[in-house]
Amino acid sequence: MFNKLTFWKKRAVSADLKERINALKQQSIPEHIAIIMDGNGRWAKKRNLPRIAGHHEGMKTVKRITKMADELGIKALTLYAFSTENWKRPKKEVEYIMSLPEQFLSTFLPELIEKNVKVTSIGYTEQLPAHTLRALEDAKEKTKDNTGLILNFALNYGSRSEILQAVKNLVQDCKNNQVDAHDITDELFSSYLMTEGLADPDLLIRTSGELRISNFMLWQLAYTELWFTEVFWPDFSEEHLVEAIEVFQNRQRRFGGV
Ligand code: V07
Repeated sequence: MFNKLTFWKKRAVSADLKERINALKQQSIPEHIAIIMDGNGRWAKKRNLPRIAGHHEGMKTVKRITKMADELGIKALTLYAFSTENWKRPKKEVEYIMSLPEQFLSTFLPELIEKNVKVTSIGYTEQLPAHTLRALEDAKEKTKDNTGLILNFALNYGSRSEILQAVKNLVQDCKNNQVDAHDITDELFSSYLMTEGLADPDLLIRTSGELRISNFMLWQLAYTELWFTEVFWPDFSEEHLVEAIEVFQNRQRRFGGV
């Protein structure tokens, strides 16, 4: 009896979700969504599980949300997977996190290829362990000509250092007379960032109740809509993504009305 009820409840929810998705598609879908995937450790703690269990569950959420983003026709999804600050965590935890790209790709890369998804990255990836970098580069290489969803992982990424590096390169190009300082515009500066060629995010999602940007895409988020949820990343569902986009569309509508 209980099982039957859960079954029907689930079916009802999913029919409702389908309707909400159809409604979403009648309006403009954000082209680029960026997500700070926070709360994996807290999710585990709440369940008396080791932190790495939270990271593993978080990786499964990445798969679900990637599929959903693709189905919604989102053009780019940037996921903050590892910050330059995250090296300060216990060595064992960092080691486990660095196995996640391989775990993810060993099962999911064929599907990404079939779905025409293009894997890209931002961040100081050359500092990742060799085995992690190899898996990432292999996925990027095998999907480089794909024209569907851009699945962009921020790995060993920090925005201030990205901006400083851009400034240094720009100064160097000015000194070499390749750039005239008078020609430095928003667009030119953007082209020196790691997100070169990628549109700025339309929507930023941060899970787990923290209300900060935490050194993530500081330049690129200048005009981005921000949406925060208390939900821990491993619990973040297709419905939460749909809810975030609904809020985004409501804000666009109000803005358009002025
Ligand atoms: C990581 C799982 C998600 C929550 C945040 C922390 C842990 C997927 C990847 C990944 C990266 C590159 C790639 C394919 C998958 C990943 C790290 C951490 C470092 F090509 N999840 N995930 N990478 N977490």
